[in-house]
Formats: sequence, C-alpha cells, structure tokens
Amino acid sequence: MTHTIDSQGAMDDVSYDQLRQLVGLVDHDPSTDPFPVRSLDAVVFVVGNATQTAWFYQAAFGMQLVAYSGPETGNTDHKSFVLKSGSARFVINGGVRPDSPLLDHHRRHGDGVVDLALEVSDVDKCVAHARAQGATVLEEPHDVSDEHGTVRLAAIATYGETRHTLVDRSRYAGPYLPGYQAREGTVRRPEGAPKRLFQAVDHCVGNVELGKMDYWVDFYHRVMGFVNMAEFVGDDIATEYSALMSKVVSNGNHRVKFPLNEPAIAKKKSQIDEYLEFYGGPGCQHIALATNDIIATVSAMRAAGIEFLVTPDSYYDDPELRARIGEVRVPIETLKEHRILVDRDEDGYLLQIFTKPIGDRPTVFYELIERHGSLGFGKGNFKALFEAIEREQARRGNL
Ligand code: TYF
Ligand code: FE
Repeated sequence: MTHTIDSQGAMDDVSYDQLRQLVGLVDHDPSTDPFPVRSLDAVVFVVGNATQTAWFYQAAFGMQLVAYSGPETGNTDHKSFVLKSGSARFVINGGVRPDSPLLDHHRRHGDGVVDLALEVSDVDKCVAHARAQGATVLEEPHDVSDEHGTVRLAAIATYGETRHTLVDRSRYAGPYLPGYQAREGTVRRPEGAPKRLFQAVDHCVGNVELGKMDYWVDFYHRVMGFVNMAEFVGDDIATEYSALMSKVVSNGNHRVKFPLNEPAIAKKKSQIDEYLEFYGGPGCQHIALATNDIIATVSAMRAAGIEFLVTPDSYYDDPELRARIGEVRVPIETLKEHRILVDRDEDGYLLQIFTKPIGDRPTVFYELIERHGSLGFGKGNFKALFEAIEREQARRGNL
C-alpha cells in the first residue's frame, strides 16, 4: 500500500515515516472509511490565565508560539495562543471580558481541554455520518475565510463538555485559523536544549462516569468509525489494584488514539472518581506526547521545574522486569536515574513517564512516550503507575 503524507495527515517537518515510529502507525485504506480522520488538528484548552499558560508551554514544554488572537486583533472576548511542537498543536484560551463564556467554563472545570479538534478532508461527509449515527452536531459545517484562504469547520459533542471540532484546512495557508495573526514567542530556548521536546501527540485519554466506558467506546465506533485497540484494563486488574477500567479506540491508521477510562468499584477511591469530582464531570485526563528522546525531554522538563511521578527503586531492581525487558536503547540504570518506565510486548518496547497534575485541580496531566515498535500503552507498567498515582492521591487527602 502506498501513502502520501497528505492523505495520512503528517504535518510540517515531521514526516510520515517519523510519525509511523513515533506514534505507532499501521497501514489503513481511508477510502472505505465512513469518517476519515487525517490527524489530531489541535488540543484546545480553556485556562484561568492563557497569557501565563502559553508562557508555561514555551518555557517548560519547549513549544513555539505561532499565532495569536485577542483584544489587539479584534477578539475582545478572550485571548488565544497557538503553540506548536513538531506536528502537535495546542491552543490556549482564556477569558478577557468578565462576561466571557470561557470564564463560566473555567469556573466549572478549572483548566482543562475543551476540544480535541480533528483534521478531516471532508467535513460535510463526516457530519452527515455522525448525525445519522445520532451524534449531537454543535456547529453545522460552514466556511470561514480571510486573506490566507478558507477553512471548513463543524463540531460534534463528545463526553462531558468536550467537543470534536472538524477542520478541513486544505484550502488554507494561514498560521492557524482565520482571525489569528502570526506571532512569535519571546521565551528563549535554554542553551544546549533540544530543538523540540516532543514531535507529536500520541493519545488523549478521556475519563467518563461509572458504567459509561462502553457507551463511549460504542460512540467512537458508530459515529467516527474508530476501531478497538488490543490494550484494555478489565475487571480483573480493576479490582486488584487499578480501580479503573479502560479501553482504547483509534482511527484506522492509529494516528488518533483515545483511551477511555471509567472508575471501578474497588477497595480504594478511584483516581477516576477524583478526576470526575474535581473536573466537575467527564473530560480529558491525560495527553501523551511522543518524543524520540525521552531522556533529553525529561531532563529538559525537569530542569524547567516539571514534576514527574516517582517510581520506586524496587521497580528497576526487580529481576523479572529485567528479564522481561531485555535490551533497550539505554541501560536500565539510566531509566532508573530518570524514573522512566519501560514495557515490552510482541511488537517491540516503549519508554514512558507521567507528570503530576499540572494545574491547581488534580485533573489534567501529561505522559511522555518513546515508542520502539510497541503499539501498546504500557500494560506491564499499570501496577507501578497506578500505585504512584495513588500515592499522590493520598498526599492530596483524596484516597
Ligand atoms: O493511556 C494509557 O492507557 C496509559 C495508562 O488513569 C494509564 O497511559 C491509564 C489510565 C490512567 C493513567 C494511565
Ligand atoms: Fe497514556
């Protein structure tokens, strides 16, 4: 099968072949797809202070400011900063006028993800299919234009107050969307720091209410033609230590992967219940960022003050782990030094690490992931990871 970068949704200077390794792409023929998705167009946040959050993502995540909309550009309601790292795009929005609806959203949820925008080649076809499958269409397909061209946009509802904006930007050459002006950041990259700290978004996880995981898995199947990925957390693991259940859906070529978690009734209060309580309902829990050098990325983020979950020495000293993992590209001692987790499956291995929640509420956090063939999510690390998450939950008094 042949691929063109265009039909497979690679972006900017991250090639299709690089993406294949970074996020674990598989072959897929989009011509039979009822809802062909090219890529994740943007992760859109509403935060309490977009000005400072945009600075955070530049200073600590090494992202580049590329576009801006706000009072100076005629948008009096809110400020909006567009940041990029390779193929990953974040949009950070914060209310300016006291009556901005963004401030109401922030009052309810705190800092969070409002939109997992998807780049599609045929907005109308996708919306027609979604509507026929009973999805809530929040915005009908429409064109928006400026001097850089035209984009076609629509939006459908997903879990909680989260949406999927659908974007066809094939006729547009501007820095983001009409109404945005190109803008460069003023935050300087530290001496010797990598060009960028990550190249792509690997997956975005949704937390949904107890008993609703299968509803949302079915939603992504029916409405968006997504398929199940092999990895899941079932009842067995749930009651033993994780206190959550999880399944993963993805688009055909795995460019866009959405794990979905629900709380499980276990001995302890689920980390998913903690999220639902503090976010005020379902929402996006973590975003996994694909890097080709997790050691460099973790080092740079730590130097900027990002806090990661602590994995105990016993994880690395376990002879069973060492036997199962075999050879990876760095000595286990190096992984131990950085508290990076490692997992291997039939396809290869992956390295991963998780931040603590990045805001005031114990809701959104990040994962860094370096894939070497593995298409999984670190199943072998679930126990160690969930124990580390629960130690933090206990420190907050929520366990
Ligand atoms: O995305 C995943 O499946 C892994 C593991 O609350 C995970 O990153 C699953 C649930 C969770 C935290 C991490
Ligand atoms: Fe993850």
